[in-house]
Amino acid sequence: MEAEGSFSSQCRYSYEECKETADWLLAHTEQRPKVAIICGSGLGSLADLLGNKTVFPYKAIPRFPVSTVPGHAGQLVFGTLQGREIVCMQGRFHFYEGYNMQTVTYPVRVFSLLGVETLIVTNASGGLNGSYNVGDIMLIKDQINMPGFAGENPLCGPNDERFGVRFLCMSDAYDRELMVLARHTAEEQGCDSFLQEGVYCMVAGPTYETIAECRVLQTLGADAVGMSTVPEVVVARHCGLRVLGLSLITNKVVTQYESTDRVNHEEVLQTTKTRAEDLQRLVSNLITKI
Ligand SMILES: *[C@@H]1O[C@H](CO)[C@@H](O)[C@H](O)[C@H]1NC(C)=O
Ligand SMILES: *[C@@H]1O[C@H](CO)[C@@H](O)[C@H](O)[C@H]1NC(C)=O
Ligand SMILES: CC(=O)N[C@H]1CO[C@H](CO)[C@@H](O)[C@@H]1O
Repeated sequence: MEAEGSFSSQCRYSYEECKETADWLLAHTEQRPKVAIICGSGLGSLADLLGNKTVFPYKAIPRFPVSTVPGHAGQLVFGTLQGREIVCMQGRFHFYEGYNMQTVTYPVRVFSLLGVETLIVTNASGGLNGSYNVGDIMLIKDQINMPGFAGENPLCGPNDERFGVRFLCMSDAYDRELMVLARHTAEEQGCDSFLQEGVYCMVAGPTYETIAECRVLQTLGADAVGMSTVPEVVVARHCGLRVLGLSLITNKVVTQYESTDRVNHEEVLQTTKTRAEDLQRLVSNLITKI
């Protein structure tokens, strides 16, 4: 793990290094997935549904960082879901663990070099929108990059055109067609009553938000807040991947000083467990339509 956030350490991964990891993976599996899924907190069991699995613990993959959070398994799983080849990141890397943004997003560049064209990101988040309930699934329609405001954008540093352009358009970050597809799929499986659509805001963490901070985020137009996803989406768009984001609302943020509610990680994992099945079914049914 890399704790220093100096400029030089941020420019650590070259195109050649990403290629080395991708080539190693291509040499060790015959699968050529077009879809990659990043499984968020407690949603890692999606990978258990895969058939014909090839599993690579992160520590076995050249240059791959290792994940440290409880509830995150830390392996890359290739396999088939409903007959389609996919690759799943079971456990992701968080900025709050001490990784710099380039490390957090390294796997996404590797995916792109593997030939992946679509990225599905899932995450657990706190609901800021008063009309959201715990257990709702939010289709991410847009994002707010709070660490980006503070200078922590994964694309800071020299740009390698082999990945993408210097100044990246982000007004089309989340793919409209995939959102429509996800909504239809949710309707088909009867999940639409708890499907929301909104703006995901990333904060660095690891602290949860104060009441004043929650109110700021609400004012900014955020519907849900979490500690991941956003940098991966920035880098995915940079290398031309289509992105679909799904966030499970695992708690409602506290916005009243009179409230005695307290958010805790165990509660987040518990809620995730109960609704994770619906989310997994949604992703699985969606895969056949992409
Ligand atoms: C599993 O992989 C083998 C070898 O590549 C292939 O022959 C078989 O059809 C695959 N099965 C499934 C269910 O994808
Ligand atoms: C909250 O979510 C509802 C339902 O999706 C939406 O209509 C509304 O605009 C959102 N924002 C606020 C501030 O209520
Ligand atoms: C997988 C992941 O990044 N989950 C994070 C999403 O947001 C929640 C709530 O803020 C965090 O606790 C998780 O770590």
